[in-house]
Amino acid sequence: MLMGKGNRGRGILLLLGFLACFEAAFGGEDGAVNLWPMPKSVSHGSRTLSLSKDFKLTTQGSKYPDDSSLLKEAFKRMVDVVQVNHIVDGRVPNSMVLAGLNVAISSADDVLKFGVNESYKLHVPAVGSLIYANIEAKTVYGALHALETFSQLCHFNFDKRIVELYAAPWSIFDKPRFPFRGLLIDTSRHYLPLPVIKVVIDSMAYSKLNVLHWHIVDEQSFPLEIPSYPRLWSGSYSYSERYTVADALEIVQYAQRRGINVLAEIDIPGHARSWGVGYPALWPSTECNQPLDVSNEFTFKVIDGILSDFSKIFKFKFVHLGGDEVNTSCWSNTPHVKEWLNKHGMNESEAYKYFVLRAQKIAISHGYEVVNWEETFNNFGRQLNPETVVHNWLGGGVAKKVVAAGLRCIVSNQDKWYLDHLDATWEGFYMNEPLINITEPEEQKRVIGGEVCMWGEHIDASDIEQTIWPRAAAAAERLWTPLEKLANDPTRVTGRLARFRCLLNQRGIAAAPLAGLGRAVPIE
Ligand code: CP6
Repeated sequence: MLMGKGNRGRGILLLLGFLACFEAAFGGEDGAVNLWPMPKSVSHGSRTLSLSKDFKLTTQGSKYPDDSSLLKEAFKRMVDVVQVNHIVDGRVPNSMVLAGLNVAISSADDVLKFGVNESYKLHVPAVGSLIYANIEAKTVYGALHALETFSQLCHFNFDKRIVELYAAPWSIFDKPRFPFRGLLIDTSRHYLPLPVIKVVIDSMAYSKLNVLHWHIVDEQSFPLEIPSYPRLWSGSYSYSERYTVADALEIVQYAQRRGINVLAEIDIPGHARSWGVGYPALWPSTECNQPLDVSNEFTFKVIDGILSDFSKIFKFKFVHLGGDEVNTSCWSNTPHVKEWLNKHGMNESEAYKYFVLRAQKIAISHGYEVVNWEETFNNFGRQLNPETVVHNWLGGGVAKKVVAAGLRCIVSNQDKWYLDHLDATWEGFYMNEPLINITEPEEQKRVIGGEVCMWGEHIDASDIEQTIWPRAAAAAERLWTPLEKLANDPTRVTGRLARFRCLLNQRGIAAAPLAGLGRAVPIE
């Protein structure tokens, strides 16, 4: 059986993946396009090509120097994923062989800025003496998306032991609907080893998600090394359940090379009990151990130290400061904090606002723009910094109010896009429309995207993949594909999503079967 290098030893899973996927991968032959997420525009013919065993990358006309081999490595991963190394040669006439892929990128810059141009054109000709597929992109990140799309056009034919590409010629133009397409992971409730986070990143790239929201710390544990305050990670579960600065840098770089930014979060003041394990002065008292002590200057010194260290690791322009679920009565019930509130003429709510706004200023002083959970907007509205991005999670449809107030918004409605809700269906994920009730173009632009959330209370490394997938993919299409190309009825995409789920399995990702299908393959 075929065992690609990238399959991480999940032999049985891989086997199932190939067998289950086999029929579904034929997309194109009957006119059905089986790409996920669906590109903005696609047209194709009906000729079958076969990839050369010596499938080549060329870069004629490209301005991208690829000094760090970002593109070359992405090409190698693609070739690996479609199993070019298992081709048996000489079984296909030359006129039907696809010799390679030319990638022309018009910018030399590969800084992964927010809103970077991710568009691409992919053309696969059907005839010629030496047939090459062509990718054109403005940036290397558009080219990465094109390689992913190309990989989904390929199909390993077991009978002939060749990699086929059906329905050539192909002309695809593609670009994302939203610039922010996120997935949250939570390494405080359960530690996630680095290789697991890397698998999550790999799988995000397969569905063109581009932001890994790393909810690093919370009340349960503080796994990250903070050089400025080295006792903070005393709040980790154990010595082995920790990330060094080098680990965090490795994740950031691994993600960047796949076109994915890392949005780091400290959820303050309400979700930070673990900080006080190493620095008990951060707790108002041992009875009231969260929220962080608003009355103590040391609290803000520590936040400043953390964000200073973050700024050397997490280069994304946003940092997430949380701000949800703050039990402010704990402050009034603690005598020295109560005294401080009285002295400063603040009630609980004003102290909460003081905390959030001061933390925002600290983050801005380190060069960040701030994301905050929606309670901060629900309580303080436009008193937040005007550059704040409000992260929706409650069910009340806050996005409309946020963008009407002139702020930006990320949508994660907990009823729709919370992956820890195991009874939430992929159909529900598919149908969650971020722009619901938002009709003004100026307001629509302020919804920068959305995010599915894999909170960690009830999952860990053993089951995170099958809990995220395939449901996150349904949201990924909602965030990538133009509205007019999305299905109004999710049953129309069941087969195509099942095929994408099989691709994930082939690539070693333990994506679960689609609920509601007796098997993971549509039977036509
Ligand atoms: N942790 C933090 C959580 C949640 C939030 N913040 C959460 C709340 C309700 C549900 C799922 C997750 N576990 N820090 C809310 C943003 Cl249903």
